[in-house]
Amino acid sequence: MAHVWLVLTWSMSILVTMEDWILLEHWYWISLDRTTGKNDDTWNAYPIGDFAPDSMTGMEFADIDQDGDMDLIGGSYSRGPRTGDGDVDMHDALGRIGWFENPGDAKEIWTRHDISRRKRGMFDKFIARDVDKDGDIDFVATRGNSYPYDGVFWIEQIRSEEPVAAFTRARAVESEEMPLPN
Ligand SMILES: [Ca+2]
Ligand SMILES: [Ca+2]
Ligand SMILES: [Ca+2]
Repeated sequence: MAHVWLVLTWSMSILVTMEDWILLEHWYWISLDRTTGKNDDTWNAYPIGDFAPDSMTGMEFADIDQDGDMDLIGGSYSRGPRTGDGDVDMHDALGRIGWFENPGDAKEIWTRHDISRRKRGMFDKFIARDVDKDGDIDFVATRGNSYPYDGVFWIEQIRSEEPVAAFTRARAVESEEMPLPN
């Protein structure tokens, strides 16, 4: 079966009702079966995951773990104050980065790997590149809504023998790190 990969994101959700807008805080991929040679088949939507209660915004497909299938990295945007961290808590929509691991059969459950969650940040663009040419995929990304931390940055993929608890940040001073809401 040949699949067309199309991801529904928050930006598309403005076309539907408020009820559906909430539902589309999740990412789905849509499959169009072309084996019949026709384009009249049903489009089937399969869930990838969500960052609830954060608002998904940017995404990029790449084989992040190099196992032969396409994974998805994504970012959200914080809805609180833009010029200071402000009075927000873990249950507000904050600035998150994470990736979803393709289980091999993309119709099965994808595993979310959290990278970073902060009070401020609109992480709205990701481009997959091996920036440091060490053989693994890194990302060039953009950030807004969080002066003075906005701009273009890159995320270096570092592999370890054992899982580590947290992403290693590059800046000494940043928007405050926040725990996950659950
Ligand atoms: Ca993969
Ligand atoms: Ca690399
Ligand atoms: Ca690396």
